[in-house]
Amino acid sequence: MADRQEHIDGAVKEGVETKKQDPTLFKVVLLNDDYTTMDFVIHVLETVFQKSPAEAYRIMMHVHQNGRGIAGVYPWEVAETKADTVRSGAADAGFPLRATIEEA
Ligand code: TYC
Repeated sequence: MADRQEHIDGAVKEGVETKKQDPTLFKVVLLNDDYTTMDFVIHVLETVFQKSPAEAYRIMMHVHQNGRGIAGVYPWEVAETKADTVRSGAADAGFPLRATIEEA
């Protein structure tokens, strides 16, 4: 009886976890432009993507020199929220900074 109860509980728990998991990951990609300040991009990387000051500077310079770069890799809903936060924050500050999402 104890075994049977454990089995039922395990089956229910597994079902719930399966629905919540999505293994597909997405890259949030920052694009270079000529007008957004370096300081603003560093600020975005530190506050939206939780990068250290040194890592934020490194990623910002990579985007500046190469045209694009990965800010982070996340499940779909997290990537969408972070990209939207970048876009609205940039628009509010008057910068044309763009963020796109790509399958990782
Ligand atoms: N190219 C910008 C400048 O020289 C800096 C910049 C870096 C802008 C990264 C956007 O995603 C970006 N001020």
